[in-house]
Amino acid sequence: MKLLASPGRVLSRRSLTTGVPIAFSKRLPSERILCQQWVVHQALEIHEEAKRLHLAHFLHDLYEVGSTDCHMDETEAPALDPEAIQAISVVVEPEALQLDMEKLSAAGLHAMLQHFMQGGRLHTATLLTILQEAAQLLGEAPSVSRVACPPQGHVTIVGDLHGSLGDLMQVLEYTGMPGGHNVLIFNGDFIDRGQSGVEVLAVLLTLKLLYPDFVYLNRGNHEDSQLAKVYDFHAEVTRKYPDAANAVYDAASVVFAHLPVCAVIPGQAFVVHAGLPGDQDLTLADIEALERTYTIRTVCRKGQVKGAKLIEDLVWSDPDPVQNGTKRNKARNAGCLYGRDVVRSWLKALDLKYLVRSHQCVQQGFQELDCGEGYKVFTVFSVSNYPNKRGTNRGAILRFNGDGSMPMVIQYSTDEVSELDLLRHNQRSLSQLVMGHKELLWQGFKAKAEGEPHISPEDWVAVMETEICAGKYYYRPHPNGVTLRVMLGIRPP
Ligand SMILES: [Mn+2]
Repeated sequence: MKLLASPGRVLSRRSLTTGVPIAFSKRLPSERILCQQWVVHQALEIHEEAKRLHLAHFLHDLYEVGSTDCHMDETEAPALDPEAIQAISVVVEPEALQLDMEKLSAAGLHAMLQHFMQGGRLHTATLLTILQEAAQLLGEAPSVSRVACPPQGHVTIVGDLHGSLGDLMQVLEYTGMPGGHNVLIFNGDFIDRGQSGVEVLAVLLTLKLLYPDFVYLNRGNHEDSQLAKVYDFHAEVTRKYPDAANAVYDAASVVFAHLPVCAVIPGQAFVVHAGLPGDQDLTLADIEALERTYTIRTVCRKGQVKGAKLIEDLVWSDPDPVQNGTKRNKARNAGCLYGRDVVRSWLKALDLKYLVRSHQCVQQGFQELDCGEGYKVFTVFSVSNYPNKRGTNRGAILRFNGDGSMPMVIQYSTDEVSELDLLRHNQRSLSQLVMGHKELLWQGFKAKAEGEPHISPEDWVAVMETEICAGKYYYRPHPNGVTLRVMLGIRPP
């Protein structure tokens, strides 16, 4: 089946063995400035996620105070009554696309993609049926998917999509429809941040329903009913389905809770959204034994629950290129940081070579971390020009071939890179962050200054680090010291 022509272009395909430099069609404004800005952008993004996570925890605590049921379980979301689904239909949405779910076909999916690309919406009844059927199918699947690479074919891993329909179209245009020689793993974070979380989720679940043996979905940290409520997905559902928002959101929450958490490509790769367990005594058998219906709130309140902490680590962690071992992921306030030695021993035990994860936006859409002895971590991120077309990054996917050769990276962009929108975006986010913490920062600076009008750059960094986390990334203070008020435009509160 030929997909719709999408506006994007595949920029480069390269085998990782060749080391051929990536040929871009257009020179970027300044690679050096962009690299600096990407470091800032990543730090800001992690900070924002941590803030939303904090809000999610708070709202849940609030809920718990007012509720006698302190064991809210996502799987207990209201069962969806087919008759009620039909009742929602006809009257409300004459323009929306309704599919015959009894005879779901590739043609139906094609119609859906076409409809979405023209800005159309899915009929509530169709959407609810997709969510319900997918939840059932996913619920029957094991927590760890075994994905054999077809001898004559390939397995392609798609990273974060974050509601970007254009990038999903670009990926499907390149890979073609799933089938015996063409297996796809979508590695979490389908929703939030982008405009089309509902549509991306609907397409991925329909792919899973149509090609269950050739499509695999891993849970990301955003596939969480608590987090999605304080990010964009809940608002998106409410805006697009005002008459059935609760039903749609509840049904999507059940899907999230039932998503498998990782995949193994035998002899090749361990594929997971973010990382490895912080407790190094845990093994794949512990993941296989997971009851995977935890939300981030369960994790927060029941940190002692082994399974809850394990799933948090799998969907929130980051690799640590510098230090060995595992430690708390302070910047995210969730998951862990895992060193290269941890990666080596995990892969060695499973007779695998690569850890493929997503979760972090990287400028080239792909990043490689050498862990020694031939073991590697690959980060794959599939939204180009993120977030919301302000950035200047490539999207990428990673393909493993059945012949056991090194995987291949495919990079693309769905828009022309024009100017340094990223710089402006960072400046805006940064000033919001600083001004949002100005009282705390002021107190911190004042304590360090001890009555003097200046503080040392080291003290400045220390305060920024303590109060807004990873402050050292944000500014490089002047070596001769900084005047407090001029520096941040902060006046004493
Ligand atoms: Mn993520």
